[in-house]
Amino acid sequence: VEDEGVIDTWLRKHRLLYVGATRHPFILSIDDGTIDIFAFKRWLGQDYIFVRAFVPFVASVIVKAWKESDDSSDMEVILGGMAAINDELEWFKKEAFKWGVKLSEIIVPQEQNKDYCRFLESLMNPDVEYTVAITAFWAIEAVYQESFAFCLAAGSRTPPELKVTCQRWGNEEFGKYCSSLKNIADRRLKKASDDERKKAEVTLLSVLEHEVEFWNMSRGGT
Ligand code: HMH
Repeated sequence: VEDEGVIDTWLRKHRLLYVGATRHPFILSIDDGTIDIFAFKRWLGQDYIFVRAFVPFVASVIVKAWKESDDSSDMEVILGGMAAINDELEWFKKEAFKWGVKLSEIIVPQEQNKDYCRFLESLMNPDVEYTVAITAFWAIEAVYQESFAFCLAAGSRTPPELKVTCQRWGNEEFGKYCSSLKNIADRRLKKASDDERKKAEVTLLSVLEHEVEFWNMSRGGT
């Protein structure tokens, strides 16, 4: 395929894993209304921990953009993402209150969550190239966007009380923001060395695997 970007090529190549992350049984159970509310609450508490760890990761991407980017508008896109995360943390607190999930008490991070947070931390290393980090950043956001947008599509039976959650990541504006991240990643990947591109591809696969594990954990699996 002549004009296809690197990312779309990868998504075709790794289709099964991508579908596994974006159409996970956890998401399918929201979409068909069979979700176990206990699983939803577990996801909510664990994701709050994850998003807090996501903040320094995004900060590290901003540092890399500032040092390495060939396009000054990258910084604004990433900074916009950081602002969204600021809202997200507030939203988690309100939503947790609504569901009777206590975030103020210590929520024990599950193993899969700890693994994912450790992986994020490894990407904060200054040795990790901007291209690799921005690819990971896009993938992390895109999985949530694709997953929750699916639960809002025509014919979905998402319970009304879960719609706000799906809107959070499934809305059109968040979709556009993900496209902007994808464009940045694609632009960088096109110019990258084979070695850097390979590292970015492996990192993308790791993100997708961690996302699958995160959904598994939320369902109560191991
Ligand atoms: C586990 N992946 C996970 N949590 C999130 N909130 C996102 C991605 C998107 O921000």
